[in-house]
Amino acid sequence: MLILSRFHVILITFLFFISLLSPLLSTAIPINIWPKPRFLSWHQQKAIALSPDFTIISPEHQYLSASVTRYLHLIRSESYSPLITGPVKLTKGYTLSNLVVNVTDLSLPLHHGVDESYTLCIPVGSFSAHLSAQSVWGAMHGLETFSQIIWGTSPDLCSPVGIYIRDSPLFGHRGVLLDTSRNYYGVDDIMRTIRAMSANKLNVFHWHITDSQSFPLVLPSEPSLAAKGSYGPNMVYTPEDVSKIVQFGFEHGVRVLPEIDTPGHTGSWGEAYPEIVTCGNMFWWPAGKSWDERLASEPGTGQLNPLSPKTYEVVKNVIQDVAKQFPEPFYHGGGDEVIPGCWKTDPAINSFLSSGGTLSQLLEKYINSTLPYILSQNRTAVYWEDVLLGAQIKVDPSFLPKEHTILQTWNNGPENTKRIVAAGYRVIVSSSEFYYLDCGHGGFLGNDSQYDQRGGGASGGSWCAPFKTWQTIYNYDITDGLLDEEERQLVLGGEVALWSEQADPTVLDSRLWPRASAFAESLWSGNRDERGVKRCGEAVDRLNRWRYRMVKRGIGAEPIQPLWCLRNPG
Ligand code: CP6
Repeated sequence: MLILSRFHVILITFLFFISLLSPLLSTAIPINIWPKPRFLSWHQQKAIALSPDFTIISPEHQYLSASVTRYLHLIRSESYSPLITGPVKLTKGYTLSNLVVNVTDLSLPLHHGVDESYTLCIPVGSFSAHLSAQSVWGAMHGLETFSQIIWGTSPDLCSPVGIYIRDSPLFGHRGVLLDTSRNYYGVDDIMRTIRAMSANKLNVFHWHITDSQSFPLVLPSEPSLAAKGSYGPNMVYTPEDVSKIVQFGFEHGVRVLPEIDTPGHTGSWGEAYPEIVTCGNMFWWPAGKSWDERLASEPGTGQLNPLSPKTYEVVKNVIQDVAKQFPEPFYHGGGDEVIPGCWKTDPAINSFLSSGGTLSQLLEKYINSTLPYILSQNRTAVYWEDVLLGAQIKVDPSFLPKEHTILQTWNNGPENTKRIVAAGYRVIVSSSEFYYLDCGHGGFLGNDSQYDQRGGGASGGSWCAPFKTWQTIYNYDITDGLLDEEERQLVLGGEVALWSEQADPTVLDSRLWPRASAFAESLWSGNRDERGVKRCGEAVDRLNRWRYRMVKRGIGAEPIQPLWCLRNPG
């Protein structure tokens, strides 16, 4: 048996009180908010009980009201541990009756660059908490933060008091790309993803709807594309499905940005219109041919034929229908991985080339003809970086008006970002070496035969390896290498991408979360502490707790630590 001397008792008592004080002494309070707010103060660590009939008072608004109802329900049904791991002084005698929401301009639309800031203040001795924002979208972020600082189990809920939070994002474009062509996802999977995005303060769902493997989007002017090019009548998105997803996005402050990838990645269009697609359904890497002689970027990739008038008739209908279904002001036109070998399988293209025409001229003709369809719908065009930086096929910058075109990187992160902004274009950063989430732990197939990569493409093969850890994602600075402020201004933000050669609904949540959460914090409030040091170490426990919270909210986020760590904090 251990016998303690009087000295030890005094020492242990002393250390005990120091340990109680230490959270007050440390400058960084370990708050359980994800993503971490830009500014938070809560000096006295006081708390009060939430009134049993606590309510949220907010202006009437189609989307904000839906969000308020959701958060009231969430706050009442969620059971959670305190905001901090240290001691909290519970004040008795009164309770918190309501949260009053103020929005300066209820009409600000959910567009890129809208003010998403908010302040949340819960004064000591007040019955009301106060949330103010410029836009309803900022107010939604504030509601999410509020839901994260309430703890306890209903009806015994507590709120911190004397707390002040001022918050706003570092970058306006914080997106998740989901590819619904290689494998199909249900409307519920997409809505669950949007719900999780909004909890992480992510605001752009980049929907890579179509590709070579399937065309699941039902378009009224071109019904045969989905009828013949989808995986089946139950694996399509009808206009009603799209409208449901778009509305759900608005209710969660998430823009739904459609991508119809052209002229490459269009094999599935060939089911309805074989005459406008080159190299559809061909093996991409015939035996004995070298990498550079490959026919396509993936098996049966297919490319729209820029010399066929029918191509433009179909593309125009597609763009007009998509613009009708998606109110989002950005339209993603694709433009990635246009491969010489695929176009060269077509006799008309070959005679164009042998009479002095170039492959880049073919892409220029395609962009020059189809960009006006996008712009005439009052949309800003987004294209993959390839259209400007392609090694073999690219267009002259004069074909891409800077005020109407945004480019999205995916290769050589820092270097290509720099090249794009140096050319004067706005950029969305989705570097594959940091932000591609598609590679599963078994993503390495080898590349010694055509059969290994059948139906696979780059992210089905070895290129996507290695698996990107949450730390890799968290620590990446998307403005790395950009020295002056003018260049940085052109970086709209970033996206993590889930390509679906090796993903479908069974792994959707665990591939995305919590790694997309790491990305979300990095783009919302950065990845460094007050001293400018990378804060991965501080983030790990917070991310772990956030992951458990997402799981309780029905998101199958993958574990990052053993349960032991949650029970033994610090
Ligand atoms: N599909 C399309 C893909 C990829 C791209 N576009 C891709 C390329 C390389 C990797 C992962 C995905 N599968 N349409 C590139 C933008 Cl590693």
